[in-house]
Amino acid sequence: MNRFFLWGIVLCLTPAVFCKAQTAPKPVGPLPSSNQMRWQQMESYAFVHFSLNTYTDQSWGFGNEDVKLFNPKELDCRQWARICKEAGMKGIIITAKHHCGFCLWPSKYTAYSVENAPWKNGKGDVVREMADACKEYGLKLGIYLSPWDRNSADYGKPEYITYFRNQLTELLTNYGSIFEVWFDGANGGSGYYGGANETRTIDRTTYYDWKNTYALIHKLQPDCVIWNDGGDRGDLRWVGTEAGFVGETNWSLLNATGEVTWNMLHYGLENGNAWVAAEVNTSIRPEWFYHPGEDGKVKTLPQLMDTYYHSVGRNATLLLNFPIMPNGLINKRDEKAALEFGKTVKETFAVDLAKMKQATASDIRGNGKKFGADKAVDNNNDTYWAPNDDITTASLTIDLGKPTSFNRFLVQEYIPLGQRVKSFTVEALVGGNWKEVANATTIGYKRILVFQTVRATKVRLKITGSKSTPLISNIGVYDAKQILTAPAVIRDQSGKVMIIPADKESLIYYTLDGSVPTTSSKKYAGPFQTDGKLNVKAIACDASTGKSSPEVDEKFDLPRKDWRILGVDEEKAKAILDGDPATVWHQSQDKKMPVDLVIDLGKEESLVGFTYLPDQALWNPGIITKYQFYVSQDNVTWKLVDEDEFSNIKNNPVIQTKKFATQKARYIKLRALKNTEGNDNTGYAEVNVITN
Ligand code: FUL
Repeated sequence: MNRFFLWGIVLCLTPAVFCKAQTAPKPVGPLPSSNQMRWQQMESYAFVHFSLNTYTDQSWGFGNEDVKLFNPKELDCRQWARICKEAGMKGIIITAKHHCGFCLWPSKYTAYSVENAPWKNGKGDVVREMADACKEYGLKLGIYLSPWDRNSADYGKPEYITYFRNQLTELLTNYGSIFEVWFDGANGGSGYYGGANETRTIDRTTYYDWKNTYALIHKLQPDCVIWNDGGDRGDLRWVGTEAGFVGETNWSLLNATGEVTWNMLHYGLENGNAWVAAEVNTSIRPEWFYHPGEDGKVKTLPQLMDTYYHSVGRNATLLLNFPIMPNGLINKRDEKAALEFGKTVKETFAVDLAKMKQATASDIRGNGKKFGADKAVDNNNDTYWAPNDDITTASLTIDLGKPTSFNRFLVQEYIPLGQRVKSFTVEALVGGNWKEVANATTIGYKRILVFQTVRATKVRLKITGSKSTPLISNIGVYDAKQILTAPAVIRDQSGKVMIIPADKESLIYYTLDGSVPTTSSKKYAGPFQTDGKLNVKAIACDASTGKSSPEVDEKFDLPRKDWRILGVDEEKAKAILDGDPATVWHQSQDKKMPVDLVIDLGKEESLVGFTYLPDQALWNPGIITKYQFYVSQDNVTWKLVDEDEFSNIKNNPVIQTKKFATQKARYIKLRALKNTEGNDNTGYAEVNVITN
């Protein structure tokens, strides 16, 4: 018998098994495009927010800000690129044009650009400098171009669409390869609009004619992905919040057409018919643009790591924003935080305790080698473990070889063939018994689970539900160093200060004189009474290692013990003054706006501004978007001292700070003119004043 004949017999006898052992499982659509795959593998990249509102301390420019304000004397895009590169990011998206309409490049189509600014005598081009710096540092470049333009006289008319596309063409033609375009859906209606100073409404679903704009992008930049929150489905989706997290369940799917609800944005859609992956966008400070008042509010290492685990660790990418200062640089504090963050991510995932360890599985496709359990720990994302077709529950066990401590579990699906896994658990073999250490729902491109350190000899991934056969391309097991979290500081209405650690074991040290707290500072022994203006800085320390958390820096203005909220149920309304951002009071008056909040400060004060913290619960109603602020000496005659919008408060409900010229007054009135729902519900977590 010759060899070929023998092989023939073998093949005929076991055709199904043989084929299965060699051929890949069938895809389960929708599938990611090659652009979406490339983008997902970038994992984290930066945003830079820089425009005329950098010079006016605003969140959104109105469109009438003077171009002459733009003069970043020390502008250095290489500094931005260096920081992002060192922080492990793979690209930078620049706000080429924000809502105010000011262009960071010399656009042929408007005078409202760097060309008419004093910076470099009008010869400068920030987008060019950014593109050059990205090239030098091996980063990709992305473009934010706001569809809403509060400067353009044509906004709202068909002519504006031509203008918008002309600008897009400039940006996608003259600056090399662009990896992502970002079309913000925000639109507050009112604007300068070439001097009209009016409110213009557009129909988000039809006005921009996205279909033809997308065709233009595909023609000019075929490798570019599209983020769009305002209209037709792009390649990527917003996650419904700017606070830095996507849902614990996160499908990279949506429906190609039809309504998109908040839940769909946040969790994706298990049976969606289009691949629209999630991007978590958040700022390293509360706001997107630079505000000097937020210098003490840069996200700490624990906050940034949480953001990482809740974005990259939940099958999304992380788009982390750096506000650029008026001088054209990233602030040193943001730089320090970003570099610490990048270093910690690198260190945490440097040693994979599962790599090349012995792995076995409950089921293997065709019982062959090509899809064996070892493919999940072979350090190659192009190979994967696959059970047989139609197996939707299965397990894979990794023998760590010896008792090993770990507290992070990373797992990846082979998504070129679709996202499949619906639920899974992670178990550790401790003292001969299997113990569940974590469980979760979806996996997708990458899932990282965080749990308390466990010491075990084996670790087991149990897929407990899947849309189809699960395909696992990678598993990693890590032992992350503990990071101490900064405590929270609250001052209640009576002036009592409470410093609250994130865990029970830490010791707290604090200062009240603005100096940096150390373990030699005063030890916190419980709430203490204060009076007057106050700056509390505090750290949490691990008593056994002596290590300390980042510092928390809270400034408090007047004590509020004699304040009264007038004309309402004061007992309930007091939530506004209790210093606790988690408590809130809502009111509505006569079912129509305006709705007033009147506070008696107890005595005359010298006021220069106020702050408003809206309801902090996710997507709670009653967030004020437009307001007037009045002061009075006698609660009879009122003087209007400020009228404005709280820009972007819906997407980013952080504390709003408004300043005005000094006013002597005993009574204040915050009048809500408009809220997020168009009704008269107004919610307040905190209201405070700023004094001279
Ligand atoms: C929001 C905008 O309104 C903010 O100003 C910021 O640009 C953020 C990234 O998107 O919707």
